Amino acid sequence: MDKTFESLTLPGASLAWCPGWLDPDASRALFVALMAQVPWQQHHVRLFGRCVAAPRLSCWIGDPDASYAYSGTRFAPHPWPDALRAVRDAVGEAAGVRFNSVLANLYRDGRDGMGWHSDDERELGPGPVIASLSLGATRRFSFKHRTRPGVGLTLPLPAGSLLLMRGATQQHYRHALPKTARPVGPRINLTFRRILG
Ligand SMILES: O=C(O)CCC(=O)C(=O)O
Repeated sequence: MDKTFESLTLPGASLAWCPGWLDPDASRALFVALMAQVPWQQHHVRLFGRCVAAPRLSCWIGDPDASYAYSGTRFAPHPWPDALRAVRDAVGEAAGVRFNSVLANLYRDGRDGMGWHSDDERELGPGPVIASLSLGATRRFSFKHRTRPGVGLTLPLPAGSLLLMRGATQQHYRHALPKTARPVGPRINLTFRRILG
């Protein structure tokens, strides 16, 4: 498999991606293992002051001290499933970061998605490196600049692809995984993060 990263051009962002970072067999095996080993949970998000079920299943996984707050809720980490330890280390090596946590999301079909947001929580520190590994069905992923209308990027994230978001990406851009009316199978996404102590 070609594990070369290419940089994606987006003003003020630092993005590197490798469409075939995991080969198809490894990516399928990891998908199957994570479906079985991750305790998928229904999280809730605050939307216009109301608490609603997030359109996806999720699990916050990490070292014991890597607790994380997002959408108004603090999550204690679930311990690393066996299937994730080696991949965490390999992704960390590719990104040059010792990741201590990951947000796992399961999009069951096209009705699941994630709205516009930035991964800019205080515990990630300034200019965090976020490594996003996709498994299962290909979905489109979009960036839009926070203040410059029309500046953005949409790319398909196929199974086995690894996208690195670095530098000022979170400061200048929001990202989203739009819902789709197209028939699509399930997709798992893992966003590896380093929570600062
Ligand atoms: O599923 C994806 O590709 C996006 C996940 C995401 O935006 C996040 O975990 O912050």
